Amino acid sequence: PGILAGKRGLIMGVANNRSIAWGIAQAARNHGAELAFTYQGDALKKRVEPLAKELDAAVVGHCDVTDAASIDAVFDEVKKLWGSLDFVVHCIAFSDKDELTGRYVETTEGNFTKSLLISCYSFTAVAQRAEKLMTDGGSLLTLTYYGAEKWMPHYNVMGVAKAALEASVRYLAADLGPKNIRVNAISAGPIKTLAASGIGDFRYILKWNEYNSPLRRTVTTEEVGETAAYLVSDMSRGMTGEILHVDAGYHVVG
Ligand code: 0WD
Repeated sequence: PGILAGKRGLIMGVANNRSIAWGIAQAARNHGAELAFTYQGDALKKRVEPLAKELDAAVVGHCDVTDAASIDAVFDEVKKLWGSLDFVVHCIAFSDKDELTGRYVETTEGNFTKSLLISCYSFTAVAQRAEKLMTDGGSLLTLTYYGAEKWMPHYNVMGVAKAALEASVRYLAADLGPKNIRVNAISAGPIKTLAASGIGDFRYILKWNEYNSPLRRTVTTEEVGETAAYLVSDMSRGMTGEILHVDAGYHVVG
């Protein structure tokens, strides 16, 4: 049996087969997990349903994290389906594309609020619901980026949102630790996904990482997936509040 045999996990943030969430779902399934997916809106439903089927996963409905009722609804579905929950993978972020280029100083209040709500607060909102279903302990995982730690060109308000997300990993870890619910993040190197295509000069950032990371390449969603499988499994049971870099080592250079 795999390291995730007998574990049930909710995967949030599959947009298509390039999504990091999809790489994580595939790895988790390969290691024996039973999965459920959410999707954001009808357009993505058509993409997510066939992908879920490939992994024998349930689809527990539409979830737009700006709508608390839709978060409640998917956790109600999970409760009906399984009664309890072992892990959640949160792969959700958003910022207006027009502000993922140029200067951070131009960020509008509206986009700041929306970016922080979707990219940071939503993980806490998810943790609130997951806590109730993680009766036997559990593992919460989110995705972050090096732009939280250092200035990166064009990452702007998303860097500020990721810094807040990384801080929230630590606060959630302390709050939920007594219930043996662990909270960690993967800081992934740049990967060409739908969300990434909104960031200015993204191809240049990919090339830069290829030339300068210790492994002299970028990482794949499969590689992020394998580390995610480890973090949501009992193999990492002594770890919480951790930000683990899966970035071909770029963080030691940049
Ligand atoms: O280089 C990269 N691709 C990296 C991504 C490097 C390091 C970290 N990350 C992070 C992202 O910031 C994000 O947190 O990984 C996570 C997953 O992103 P992804 O796999 O790169 O991108 P994508 O496949 O586009 O999935 C993100 C999804 C959305 O897709 P689109 O592109 O349609 O916005 O987040 C979801 C949505 O499915 N999402 C939402 N879900 C619920 N409610 C919402 C929302 N309001 N907004 C976006």
